[in-house]
Amino acid sequence: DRRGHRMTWKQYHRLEDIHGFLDYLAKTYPKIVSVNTIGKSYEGKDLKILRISDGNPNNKAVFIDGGIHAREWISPATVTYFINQIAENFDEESDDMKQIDWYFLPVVNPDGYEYTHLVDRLWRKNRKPSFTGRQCFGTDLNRNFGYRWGGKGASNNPCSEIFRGSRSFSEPESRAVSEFIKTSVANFSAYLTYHSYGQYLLYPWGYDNAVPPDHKDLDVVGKSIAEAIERAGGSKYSVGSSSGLLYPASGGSDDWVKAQGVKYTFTIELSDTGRYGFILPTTKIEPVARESLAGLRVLASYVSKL
Ligand code: ING
Ligand code: ZN
Repeated sequence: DRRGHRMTWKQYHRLEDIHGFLDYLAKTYPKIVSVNTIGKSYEGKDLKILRISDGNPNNKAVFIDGGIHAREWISPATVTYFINQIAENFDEESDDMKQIDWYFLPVVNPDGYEYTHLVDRLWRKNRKPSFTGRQCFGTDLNRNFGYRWGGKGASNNPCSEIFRGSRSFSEPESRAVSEFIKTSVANFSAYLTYHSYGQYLLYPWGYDNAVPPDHKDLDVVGKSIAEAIERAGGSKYSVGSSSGLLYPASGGSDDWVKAQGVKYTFTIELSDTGRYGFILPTTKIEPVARESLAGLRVLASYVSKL
């Protein structure tokens, strides 16, 4: 349309609209926004990452992804909302927000995401076929990362919803994320991965009932983010380690990123708490995204103090 993109936060959008929106921002704000493709999905779709930065070499860096799981549509919607708010109003943002190099990958699993629009609304995994025994499709990308891969809460059965893959980083999507983070010149201070649903702020470890040495710092920041979300929009989030609060699950992206030394690493389970679950009504997109942005601003304030 006349804005040069089709993105809204009043409905859920196809991958093409999301990618068109990212490209529009890079074209419109070339001094602060750039878009890169960090790899391709199994089906050959681009894994598009958007960077927002004022170019100050003293900046910290934060990595945010969404859409690891195909059916969790509120996740890419929320991550693109962040992108829109920060890119369109960069000059009005706080110093804490402007002194971060932001990296956003709104759809980690584009094949699965399109499949949920076209075929099966409740698909979770990616779409790579297995060729062992009965042929099934898809690996759970949040069981495929290479820290304590193959442990608790993951399956070696290719037909399972939580299939871990044939080996760690067997999938092009999880491999691309890990290669980007490992080889990035940016030294990340925080990693946020958006999922749904349940309203949880989860920190490592996921692989087993254990916590990292700095878990008290993670708990303080998590609780502070949760307070900001509740103040902004009223949703109550529970804060704790993923294994402690939910269940043990190995091969998660947050565990691997934390093991790389990234300080503030959270899996955020967005709304709701189960009434609609994955099929969150479109009227909830803006309220969920708005209160989540309030939480992100609090994270930025802690990152600035590192
Ligand atoms: N939940 C996450 C899952 O992958 C999780 C919960 C996060 C477990 C991090 C372990 C580590 O099962 C959803 N909804 O995907
Ligand atoms: Zn998920």
